[in-house]
Amino acid sequence: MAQTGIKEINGRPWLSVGNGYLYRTIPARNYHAANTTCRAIGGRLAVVAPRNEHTMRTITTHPLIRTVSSHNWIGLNDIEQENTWVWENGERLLSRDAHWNSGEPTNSEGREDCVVAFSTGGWNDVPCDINATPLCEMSIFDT
Ligand SMILES: [Ca+2]
Ligand SMILES: [Ca+2]
Repeated sequence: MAQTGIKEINGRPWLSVGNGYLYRTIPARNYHAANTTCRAIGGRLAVVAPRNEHTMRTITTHPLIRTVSSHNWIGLNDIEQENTWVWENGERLLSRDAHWNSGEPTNSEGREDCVVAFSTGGWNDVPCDINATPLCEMSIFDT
């Protein structure tokens, strides 16, 4: 099992789970602002799918990450083309990596193009303009 720990960067705690990335949340905002802010602090919205599922649960249930809302923006959207899901690292979502909650994605009212991940690990597509707590990640090679 991966060793978890806290690493201080610029005075702020990031969660280390031994997978080459560090994680932290920032105050709730819309997807675009979440993306901009994660990049401004040296990371990006978390690209979670290629990661081990157990590792993701370790991240989302850790006290440093877990939030009252219990769900976080991750770096996945279909803004460019409906139902073509692209990660913030530019890679397409592979179906074997998808963790949609039952019945999702719904694209309700034709305007759900961004994704939140719940602490259970499941995903929902939601409107990009709602406020949610962003999960930022940073490669350990960028620290
Ligand atoms: Ca959509
Ligand atoms: Ca949805």
